[in-house]
Amino acid sequence: MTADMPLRVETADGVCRLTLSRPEKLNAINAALGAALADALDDCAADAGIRAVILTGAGRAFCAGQDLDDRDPSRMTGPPDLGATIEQVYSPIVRRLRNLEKPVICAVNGVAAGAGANLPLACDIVLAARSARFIQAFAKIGLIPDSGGTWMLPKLLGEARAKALAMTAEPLDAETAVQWGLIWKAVADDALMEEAMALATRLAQGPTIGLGLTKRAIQAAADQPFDAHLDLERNLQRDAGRTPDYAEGVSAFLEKRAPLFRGVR
Ligand code: LHQ
Repeated sequence: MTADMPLRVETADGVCRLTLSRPEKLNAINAALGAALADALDDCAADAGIRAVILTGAGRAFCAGQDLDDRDPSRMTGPPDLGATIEQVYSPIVRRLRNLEKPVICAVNGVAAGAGANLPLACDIVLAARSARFIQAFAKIGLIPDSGGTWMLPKLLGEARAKALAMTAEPLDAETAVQWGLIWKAVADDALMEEAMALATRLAQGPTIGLGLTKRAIQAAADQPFDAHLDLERNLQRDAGRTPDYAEGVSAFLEKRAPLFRGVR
């Protein structure tokens, strides 16, 4: 990996840390960064040794969304097809984050704007530095919140707060984001990475298959009625009950010792 790579990938102790690394542009996403992130998430899915993922940003920002330097209208011949950008860059990342059946922790280390404010919402557990701000910046440039924003915001916050954040583009501070249920925790700036690593390391020692099925079940809840969901829970619990980690968990409980989960089928 060379110094000018837009994404830093570091794996240790079952945790893969992905760091958006264009700090001079507040980690704004260009085609190279988008592709690198999608590829890295594929690698995380394929590697059984990776049992938890952290997404964070280098420098003072988490991510300022789309790199607008690539979008100067004066250098374009006609109106752009932003749908193509969504299809090629953003939706593939969001789908991978949601479909990855391993815990994904987002450590929002600073300002998160535009698509950069919504990528954390596609992760499973979001920790933010107290100084971080979430900005649905899209309205400032005539766009709609993308990267799943118009789905996640009303789901997490309700329509009233979702619409106000999206239409005003006012920043939301990390503590309020916690109070409103947008994210899990706000932590002191200088403790963020340590806390995120501790959480990821703990989860990487967990029953990975069961955690992945838990993620699938919770996400599926939005798509189906309660009765159908009970059937899904039955099926996934059947699957979880056949994992060696279930047997290990119960044995460890009965033997009054800590379980040693291996995270495999
Ligand atoms: C940037 C950016 C940036 C380039 C800061 N690009 N350089 C999907 C489909 C296709 C197209 C369109 O978009 C999308 C999804 C989206 O994400 S749309 C939303 C795009 N993002 C934004 O509108 C946010 C733009 N940035 C900002 O509003 C501010 O920079 C924030 C509030 C994030 C931070 O403000 P400050 O802390 O005051 O920092 P700054 O504005 O001074 O930025 C520092 C540098 O980073 C600066 O460069 P410079 O050379 O002057 O130091 C900025 O130009 C650069 N930068 N965001 N998105």
